[in-house]
Order: sequence, then C-alpha cells, then structure tokens
Amino acid sequence: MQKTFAMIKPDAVSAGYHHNILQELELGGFAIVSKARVQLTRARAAEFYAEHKGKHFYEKLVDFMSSGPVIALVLAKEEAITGWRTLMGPTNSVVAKEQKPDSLRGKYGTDGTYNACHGADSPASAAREIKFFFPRLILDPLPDPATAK
Ligand code: RTP
Ligand code: MG
Repeated sequence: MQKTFAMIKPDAVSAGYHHNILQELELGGFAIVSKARVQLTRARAAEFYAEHKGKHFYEKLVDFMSSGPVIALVLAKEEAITGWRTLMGPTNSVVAKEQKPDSLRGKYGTDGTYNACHGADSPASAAREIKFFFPRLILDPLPDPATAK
C-alpha cells in the first residue's frame, strides 16, 4: 500500500464539488487515511508551492490557493501516487476536458490555474506534503515497546 497527498482546491470546495470528488476517489479504491478542511494563509500557500517560485503563474497560484478553504487528504492505495494523478487528469482543465473528460480536472476544473485538485508527484513530494499538513501523523506503526527486543 502506498500513501499519497491529495488536496481539493478552493474552486472545487466553494462550488460544492468536494462531495463528488470524495465519492469518486472512494469508488476508485482510495482509502482516506486523514482528511482536514483548512484555510491556507498566503504565506503557507507560498511555502507549499515554493518549487514554482519565480514562474509566471506563481503569484496567481498563491492567491488562488489562499482564497478559501481546501480539503487536505492522505490517501492510500497500491500505486497511489500515479493512480491519483491519473484520476485527476491533465494539469490544465481545458486540456483535461478535451482529452480526459471523465477525469476530476475534466469534470470539476475550469482552466490552467483553477483545476479543482492537487496530487503529490513523487514519493519525496508525498512525504513532504503529508508532513506539511499533518505533522503529527505517524504513517507506519511503531514497534510495540512491550514486545520489541
Ligand atoms: P499540482 O501540483 O497542483 O497537483 O498540479 P500539477 O503537478 O499537475 O502542476 P504543476 O506544474 O505542479 O502546477 C501547480 C499548479 O499551478 C497552477 N498552474 N497554473 N500556466 C498556468 O497558469 C499554470 N500552470 C500551473 C495549477 O493550479 C497547477 O495545478
Ligand atoms: Mg505539481
């Protein structure tokens, strides 16, 4: 079982599409390990997407991601990282609507920025992003101190 970090972005939450997305991901075989509805400050959104700092879309992205509540998720499934990105579809929702109309971004996103959801793109990103939102989450069971040698 692999874990990934996913997020339902402010556009989808404010439109009420998070209900649909949560239902679709469970039907897709993802288990929800953790779920939190949170509002990112501008500074937290900037930190979350720091890898894109300096790109032309960065300021707009940070404004968007701090514009309303998001739903942060830790999901578990075999091959969860690639599986979730496949379910989301292409980054740009205009492209997604053309090429993958049944994907989450095809159905619930609008354009290249307002695209309904996020997914970690590698095991390292997933670990960083899970810690960013759920710093107290213990992902793997610790050995039982009573029986550990
Ligand atoms: P994400 O990180 O949100 O899961 O999306 P991604 O990997 O598919 O795409 P990425 O390149 O990491 O871009 C992060 C987010 O920035 C916004 N964006 N806007 N040209 C644009 O206006 C543009 N390009 C990217 C999107 O919200 C994208 O998901
Ligand atoms: Mg990305």
